[in-house]
Amino acid sequence: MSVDIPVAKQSSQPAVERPAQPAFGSDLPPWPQVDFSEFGEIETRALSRVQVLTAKYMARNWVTIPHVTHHDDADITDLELLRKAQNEAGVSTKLTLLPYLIKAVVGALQSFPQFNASLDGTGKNLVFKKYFHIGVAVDTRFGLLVPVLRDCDRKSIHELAAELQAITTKARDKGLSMAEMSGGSFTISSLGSFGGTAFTPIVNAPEVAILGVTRAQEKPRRGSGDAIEWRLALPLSLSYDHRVVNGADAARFTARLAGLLADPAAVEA
Ligand code: CAO
Repeated sequence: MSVDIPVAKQSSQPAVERPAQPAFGSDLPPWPQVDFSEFGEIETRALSRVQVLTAKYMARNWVTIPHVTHHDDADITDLELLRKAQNEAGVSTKLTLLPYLIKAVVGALQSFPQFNASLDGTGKNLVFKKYFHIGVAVDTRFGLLVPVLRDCDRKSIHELAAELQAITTKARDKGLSMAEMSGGSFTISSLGSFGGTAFTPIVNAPEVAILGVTRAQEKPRRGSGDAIEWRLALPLSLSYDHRVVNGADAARFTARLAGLLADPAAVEA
């Protein structure tokens, strides 16, 4: 059987010149200039230097990176039992969920190296990093700061907890130097102590993904003999750069992360 494929006819007319398209985003309308005092009482406060800088980087990352956020959750029932037992046994630094999460993230990054990578300046090469420097978003009076904990693969849960406490205190008391916020290969943004069920964190360029976590919640699960078991589920929200990471990669990454978090021995290893 033959199929007729239409062939474009050659035209004797010269090609029509099309006007050049404006660069994407360059023809946006200007920001509305509104005198809000016309409508009621107002108070104007200047943004902090950190807020002004963060706004610029957030806007750049949001506009230039095609974001997708993948949602999943992890059963942390056993991990929470272990964490509480370790705290009750007496520790020099109180253990929150975050150091365990950092260790589990490192495990998932080792399994899926494309998440511990960056596009180079040409956008044509992916640079895989052999180090695991994890940035942690910290809410401070100056605004959002992201200190970077270096070589997290080589540190214990206790070392990470102590370092996290020290750097968080420093960030909140005095702020951080650029060096302390540079060189990260992946970022975690934990809103767990505040609440929420899911959110869409913005990728921290030139990294290719960021993990958001929100408040762990008890969820029913069908157990043996159809019994209902209540398990503690940690919501995971993984935003990624869709130029580098596909949805299937993201689903595999969060499944691996959830598997590690469900197995405290694997996280502590
Ligand atoms: N679910 C339930 N409880 C959680 C939790 C979670 N996902 N995460 C933390 N908690 C608990 C802790 O375990 C601790 O409880 P206990 O006292 O019972 O042990 C309590 O909340 C307080 O935790 P914390 O906030 O002091 O410590 P942390 O290690 O969880 O977080 C830090 C530290 C610096 C990440 C956090 O304080 C912070 O600043 N988060 C804000 C990040 C942010 O602003 N992100 C948005 C950026 S925009 O993308």
